[in-house]
This record gives sequence, C-alpha cells and structure tokens, in this order.
Amino acid sequence: MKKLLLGTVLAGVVAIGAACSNNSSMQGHDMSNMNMKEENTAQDSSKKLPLATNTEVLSGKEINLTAKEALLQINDKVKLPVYTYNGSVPGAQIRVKQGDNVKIVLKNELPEPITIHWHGYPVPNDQDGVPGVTMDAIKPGETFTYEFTATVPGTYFYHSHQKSAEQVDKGLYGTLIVEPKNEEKVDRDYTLVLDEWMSNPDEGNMDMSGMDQHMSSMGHDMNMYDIFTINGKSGSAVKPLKVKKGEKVRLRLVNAGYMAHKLHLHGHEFKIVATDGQPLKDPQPIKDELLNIAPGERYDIEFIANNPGEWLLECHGDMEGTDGMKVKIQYEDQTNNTDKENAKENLPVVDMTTYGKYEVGSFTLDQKYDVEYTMDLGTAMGKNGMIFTINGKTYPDTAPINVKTGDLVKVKIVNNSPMDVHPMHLHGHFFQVLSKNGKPVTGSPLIKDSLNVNPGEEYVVAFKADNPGNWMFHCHDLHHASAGMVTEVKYTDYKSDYTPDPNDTTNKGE
Ligand SMILES: [Cu+2]
Repeated sequence: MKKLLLGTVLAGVVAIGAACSNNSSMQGHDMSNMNMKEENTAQDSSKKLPLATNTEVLSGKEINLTAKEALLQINDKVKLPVYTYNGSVPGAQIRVKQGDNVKIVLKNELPEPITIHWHGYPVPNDQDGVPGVTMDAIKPGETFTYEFTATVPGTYFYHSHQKSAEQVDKGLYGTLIVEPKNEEKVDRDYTLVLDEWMSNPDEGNMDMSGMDQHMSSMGHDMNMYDIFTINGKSGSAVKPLKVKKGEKVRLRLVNAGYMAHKLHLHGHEFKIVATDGQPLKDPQPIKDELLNIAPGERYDIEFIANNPGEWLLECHGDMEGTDGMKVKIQYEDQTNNTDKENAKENLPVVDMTTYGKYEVGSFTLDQKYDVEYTMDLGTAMGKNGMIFTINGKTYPDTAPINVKTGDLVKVKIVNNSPMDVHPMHLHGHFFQVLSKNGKPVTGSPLIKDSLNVNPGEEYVVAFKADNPGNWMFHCHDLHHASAGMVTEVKYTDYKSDYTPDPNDTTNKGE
C-alpha cells in the first residue's frame, strides 16, 4: 500500500499534478485547521474517541481500510461522534487506474457489523456488499477482502450497506476514483463530498408523530439536518481550493447525503464532463446555472481558472444548513477580489436531458426490449410511520425485475409521492436515460446509476443485463430505502454461492 500526498491534503480535497507541488502554503493552512477549538461540544460519552484525521489517498496492489469511530469537528462549534473508514470523513480515497485489480482488506473495529458497497461500480455480484443478498455483514473484529477489476474509469463512492440509513449518516463512506488509461491531465483535481448532519443527533430519532408528516420518514425529519458539509466540514472550516491563473481545474462532486443540493460556481464558465463516472458527449460551457446533485449522484465539472480573485462554490436554497455548504476557490497570491454570498439568488438549474451533444446511444425508446417494468414510487402511512413503496409494496415484498443474462431491459420510473424526492440507484449496472416526462433526451447520451426523480416526474431508462447476480434497485434517500423503497434485479440464470447466515438477524439487504 502506498500513501500519496497525505501530509498536505485535507479532508478529501485531493490535488494532483505538477501544479500542486507548492506544498508549503497548503501545509500552513492545514496547521491552522488543526488548532481548531475543541472544548465546545464534545459529549462526555464520546470524549475518549480520537479526532477525525485528514482524508488520505490510497492506491497500490493492496489497500487497507479500517472502520473505526472518531469525533468529527464539523465547524468551530460542533463536534460529532462518527463512523469512519481509516479515521476520516470522508474515508480514505481509493485511487486506482483503469485495468487494475483492486484488492481492499477491510477490518471492522466498529461496535456493529458493516459492509462496503461499491456505489456505481459494476463489480462481480459477490463483491457488492449487500448483507443478506450477496454476503454476511462483517462482524466487529472481523476482516473481509474485496476484490474486483477496475473496468471503467470515473468518480464513484463506497459506503456501508448494513443498516445504511444509520451508518452512512454517521459518515461511513469514501470515494473511489478510477483514472482512465489515457488520462488528459488537469492541473488540479479536487474531490468534494456533500453531506448533511444533525447538530443534535439524538433529537433526530425522536417520535415525529404530530409533526409535519410530509417531511418525516420513519422518524426522520429532513429539517433535523441543520448542518451541511463539504468533506466533513461546514462554512469557514471548509478548506479553500487553491488554483493558479490559467490552470485547468476538475471538481468531482459526490453527494453522500440524503438531500439534493443545488451548487453554484461563481465567476467561471464550466463544463459538466461526466455524471456518475460516465463521460458526456461534447459538453458546452455554462455559467451561472445551478447543478442539482442528488443523493448517490456524482458530477465531474471542469473549468479554466481565468478570473483571478477569491470565488465561491456555494449551495443555493433556504434550509438552515444551506449556508454551510460552500467552499472558497482562491487564486494563489491574487485574492484581492472578494466574492459575495448569494444563496437565494434565483438561477436556472441545468437540465441534464438537454445538455451536451445528441447522438444515438446504446438504447432507443422504440427498440424491442426483453423485459419491461414499471416502477410506481409511492408514499403511504404504515403502522410505524411513513412507508415508501414500489408498486404499492415494501421490500422484501416488492416484485423483482426478473432478467436473464443478455436481456435488454426497459424500466419506467414514476414518482407518485406528493412531496418526496426519490433518487433511484441501481447496483452493478449503468442505465441510459431515454426520456423525461415523455420527452426524449435530446442532449448527450445520459448514462447513470443514480437518477433523481422529483414528485410527479416520469423517466424511462434502459440497460443490458450483462452482470449476472441479484442487484438492489432502491431509493438513495436511505431513510426511504429502509422504509421499503427497494426492489431487486434478479438474474434467473444466476446461481449464487452465498447462503445467508440463518442466525444473523441483522442481514436485511439494506
Ligand atoms: Cu425516496
């Protein structure tokens, strides 16, 4: 295992390339962050936990991850007990090359069972990390080795799929970057992971009866998430991104939270070069448009640093936490211009179904499909609070999408929930988005594994059943998933070697 650049990189902000060799200024900044006040909010029960460290970048033949607890200093006031991979939130960044055989040895030092799911990555089914479906959860003290080949390049992430609504909420995630074989070098390559936190996590689990049921799901009210973060830090605690005039900058935006966030890059034209790791055809430069990033989605954007000063990448909206989700873009030695925050400014949102250049992709709306499935996403009142349904059922009673290897599959996804957004995520495959609300996609072929479906929206997507196994297809608002909104793509010609441990009652596919 080889560690790269560790001393100079803070919290998942990764800088590569020649331009980042000026380490002294970054180091100086790290030191000031390390001296943050600690006395304010540490709770007695969690005082013995170590402070979360900076996110490290790991590559090499064998990558070692340890899941363990820590205390995360989110801003100068709030410190929260978290779950981590390798002591940081986000966890260690795994950075490999296309074609590499990736071997990850995961040790569980947490007090409960965990897994890793490789979100968006087409791994073999037995490496997919879904407890009760592809493997038993890894118990405290145990070690498990994941192995797969890095077949496709791009930006991905990984997270626990065991009690994931809780464990991912506590920070148990990291990023997986697969560099293409023939990489066009950028000068700066930063990864920014978005998330939301509750400054008082205990209140988030209170009984929500009597409160606004539209906003609550199984006892979780989205308003409880009152702190928004980038790389585990909020507001002025977020480390600025350094650039130099003339540099080409890539930002890899990853949403590890349960809410969509609209981001605005100030002062620069940018291109969306990829989403969910998949490149877009001829992306056009855009400016002052909001990029809506839903749970589980990734967007890679690029811009040329051609406007010296200090600028913001900031979240737009009016939630309590909105204000904290912003990061400065600082031109080295040229920070004379100071940018203004404007989180409530009314700007258009990029429509990905018209973005980039149209060409016929692998699938069309009118071709013949072997399997067609309609997914009606709904909300209902259950015995213990809100339930989230697919065709009126909750997992494991939802009807699976039964396929056999080689089938072409078309899925219509309709959100009939009156208020709730459902970012739907398919494991093990990419799908092509063919239409939105009956209108065919007229931009670049849009290949994704996570698709945000707003109330009233209808999408048609298609994929080839080319990765045999049993694969989850679920909402990535993980509160919705744990309250039922999960189904499976099941290969009828796949015989799994895995038999769930009958004594393990924690294995529930989530
Ligand atoms: Cu949902």
